[in-house]
Amino acid sequence: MTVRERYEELKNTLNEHSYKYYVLDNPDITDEQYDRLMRELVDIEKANPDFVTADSPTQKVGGKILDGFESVTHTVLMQSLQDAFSFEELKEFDSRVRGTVDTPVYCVEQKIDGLSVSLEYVDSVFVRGSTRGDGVVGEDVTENLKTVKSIPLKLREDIPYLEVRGEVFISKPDFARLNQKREEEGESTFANPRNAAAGSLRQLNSAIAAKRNLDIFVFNIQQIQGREIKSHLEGLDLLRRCGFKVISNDKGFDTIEDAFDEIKRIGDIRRDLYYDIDGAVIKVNELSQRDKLGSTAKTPRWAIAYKYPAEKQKTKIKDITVAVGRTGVLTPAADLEPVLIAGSTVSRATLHNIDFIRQKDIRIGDTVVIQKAGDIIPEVVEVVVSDRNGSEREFFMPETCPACGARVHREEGEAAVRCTGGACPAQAVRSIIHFVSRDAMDIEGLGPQIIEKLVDNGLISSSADIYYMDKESLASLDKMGDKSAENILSAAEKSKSNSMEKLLYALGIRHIGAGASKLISKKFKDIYALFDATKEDLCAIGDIGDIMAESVTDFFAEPQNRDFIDKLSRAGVNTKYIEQESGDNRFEGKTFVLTGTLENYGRKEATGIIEKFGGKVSGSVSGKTDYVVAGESTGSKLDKARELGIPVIGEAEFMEMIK
Ligand code: 0OX
Repeated sequence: MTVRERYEELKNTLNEHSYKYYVLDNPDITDEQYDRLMRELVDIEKANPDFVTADSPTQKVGGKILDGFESVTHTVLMQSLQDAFSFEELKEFDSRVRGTVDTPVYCVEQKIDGLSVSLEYVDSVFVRGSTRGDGVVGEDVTENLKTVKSIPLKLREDIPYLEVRGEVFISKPDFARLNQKREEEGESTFANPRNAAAGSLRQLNSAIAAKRNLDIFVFNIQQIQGREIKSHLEGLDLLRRCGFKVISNDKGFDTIEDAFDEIKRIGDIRRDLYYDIDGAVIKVNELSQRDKLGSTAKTPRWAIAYKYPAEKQKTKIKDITVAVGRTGVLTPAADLEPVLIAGSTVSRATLHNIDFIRQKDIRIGDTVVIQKAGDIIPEVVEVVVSDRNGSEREFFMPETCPACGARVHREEGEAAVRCTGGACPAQAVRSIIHFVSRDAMDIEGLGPQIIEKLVDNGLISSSADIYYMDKESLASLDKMGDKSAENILSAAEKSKSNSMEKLLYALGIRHIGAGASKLISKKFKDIYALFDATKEDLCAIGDIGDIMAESVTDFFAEPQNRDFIDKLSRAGVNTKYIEQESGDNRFEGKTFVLTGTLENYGRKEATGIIEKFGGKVSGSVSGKTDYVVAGESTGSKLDKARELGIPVIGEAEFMEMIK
């Protein structure tokens, strides 16, 4: 078999498995087997880039970075649905339909609570995907949609042209995981899976969208060439054969009563579904009858959405407590009198942050209405003010961290309150992982799993403890031999002589990255000089703004953090700046902006090279920009550069400059 034949075989096998896994939910190989085949495919593609086609499974991982989204004008309107909230309204709909057509047959399908998108295929290949927008003009989100595992990049049937409409969503478990991670990292959480899906589809970096595990159900053929479709059910059947994940719908109902029974049945099972639905849709099945019925300005007369009421319950807030996450963010939560809602007992609800509490005027002792966001995460919807009796108490965020006692800090414009303790046990694992990382103290061999075990076993509780570990206790950890323990200790020993900038960065001070650490270290020469530095001293460096400066002064004002530095210093860790022999500073004083995809360098890599030569990389084009380096598929940054008359250089020219 030639490499090419093997490549085609692998591609087909992997696409087939992907279809079985993501569309049919019926995998027949293990994840390991899949990964092995995938690695083989990736290797062939690396060696033979010209083999790669649009339907290769490697196209699903994303990675293209855009400057913005292009507009897409929908040739077939993406209509919305008229809503109904009662059986009465459905009966009125039925009468209107029967006024125009005889013996309609109704289909009933779940109304997925996601984001409507259009997918276009030319000669069976996925060529463009766009959001609904206002129904007429949406945004081109092809790159992000390519990463959705259940969207076929190539149809399983030969069709010259097809436009299909579907709803992109995030499953309930993936939504819960995503929000938990965001809360832990002090990022704002999504209110519901729908918003999470929308946020993911609007990512300019499709690799981020790929990580969000977006999924889709398709439910309508917008346009088709080469096939004759007479009814909705027939259309759904064709979509199924094409390889789509199709909304569950395979029966017709002759009366509105039968259709309503089906709506009730869906309502009964909706909580057990792994995705959110916000209703059920009734549609006339026959396309010729749909034509007769036509549309109003925005909605078709042949369909209607029945909306289920959100399940809400009243309960009382017994107390408000605060937990410290792995990133040091303090998150308040309500302890509730237990209440049954949407199938489970709820006794806690997140209150997100102090702004949320103030906006809703939530007090300890209040009676509140709660519901489950996206049917899973309990949240307070509103306070029942009329139930107050005067005994309710206002809540205040603590001034010190409940986990370590260090002062807490809230930055202007941010909702999150954070612990400033550099040795806070709640943040231990995360801050130690950062401390040992390559750009920080660079202690090789001390990986996240080992750190987690060391902290769990009480062998270390802060980064400084690394320098006080003995070989015996380290070697006693599960699966750690004498040799690995020795290697880690010698890496730790070596790190003691790092120059100040690595230590400063390793402290994990908010807003202080590796670049800023270098600037500060060059100027202050010793970590101890920062103990008395003022905001003004720091800002005088240039390139260190108010927020960064305040973050540094806050950090060193905290007695616990000073003790932490002392402990490191006592262990023999160098705190001074070590002058490097002067290198090549050809880009000194020059600011670059990178845009588009470079063929030979990742963004991080190109940034590293520019910084190595003493230059700076900025995210946006301004009067201070010296060069814009433009790769493939660029957008607005390029226009701005041209407008400002800033030199734009291509990848080849950039490569010349860094030779
Ligand atoms: C859904 C959904 C949305 C077809 C023409 C107007 C609305 N969210 O699941 N829309 C439609 O129908 C379109 N069906 C659905 N199932």
